[in-house]
Amino acid sequence: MHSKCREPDYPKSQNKVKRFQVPYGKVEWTTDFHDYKPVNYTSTAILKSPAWADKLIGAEGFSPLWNKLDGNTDRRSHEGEYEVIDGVPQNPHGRTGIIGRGCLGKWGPNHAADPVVTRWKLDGEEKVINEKSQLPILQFVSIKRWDNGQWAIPGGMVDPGEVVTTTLQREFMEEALNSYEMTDVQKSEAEAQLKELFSKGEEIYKGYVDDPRNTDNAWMETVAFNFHDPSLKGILYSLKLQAGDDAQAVKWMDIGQELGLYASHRDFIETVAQKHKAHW
Ligand code: RP5
Ligand code: MG
Ligand code: MG
Repeated sequence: MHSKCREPDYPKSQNKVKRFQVPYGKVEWTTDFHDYKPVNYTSTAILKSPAWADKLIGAEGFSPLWNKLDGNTDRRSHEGEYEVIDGVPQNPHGRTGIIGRGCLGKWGPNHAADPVVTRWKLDGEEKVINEKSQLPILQFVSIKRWDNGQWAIPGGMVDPGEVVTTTLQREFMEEALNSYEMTDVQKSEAEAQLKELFSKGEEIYKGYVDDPRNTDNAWMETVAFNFHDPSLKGILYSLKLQAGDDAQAVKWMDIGQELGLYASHRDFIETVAQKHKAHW
């Protein structure tokens, strides 16, 4: 049941747009909610129709192929076919209290990718064991988002026509290594260093994200991959982290259940911890 996209304040809205409140029991479309009066909100940035965003429904020359690969735009959901009512896609996870696109560019699914890069926490050459669980502590590369100050996986949007494996490494390099500020030579060196690690990723999640930007008609979906270095001395122990793009800070974060992270990221991290039999 999504909850972060039912919180009262819609993110990034200058005039503090408030969602129509959807109680827990009224989220599903199949539950009657006669008094449901969602607020119609699409940010001014999106209404200006930048190249990466869709046009208004009904606009001249805009004939989207819902549930299909539409040219370079993937309008398919990872969760199967979504409903389209009166020409408008419906959030497969139910009501959010906002109609329109909010600050998301695409109607329907907006596709992202999340690289979960992990290593074991060390004390000298030994793994650090948590006293309570008696399990070793895993660390992941976490960034602090500029938009809301929350810690998150350094994920980002899949560019039109881009393959997800490219997005995963590109976003990691932009947000956690600040590749924008690298020379071409430095960038190729970093790519070469990460090549092996990023060639052995494991998919840990694919589907809907409970992102605070979601609306009834536009929502985030992601593919999350874990890139883990089991050695206790590989590249991940010498990598120079530097925040860039969406990120104002970056660090190796210890994994444990006290973590509070952006959107559904805590769930992805829990999956990774279980997979490696690490402390949670
Ligand atoms: C989340 O938003 C995804 O899980 C991904 O981490 C992120 C992508 O959006 P931006 O970081 O580009 O804003 O839903
Ligand atoms: Mg990014
Ligand atoms: Mg990002």
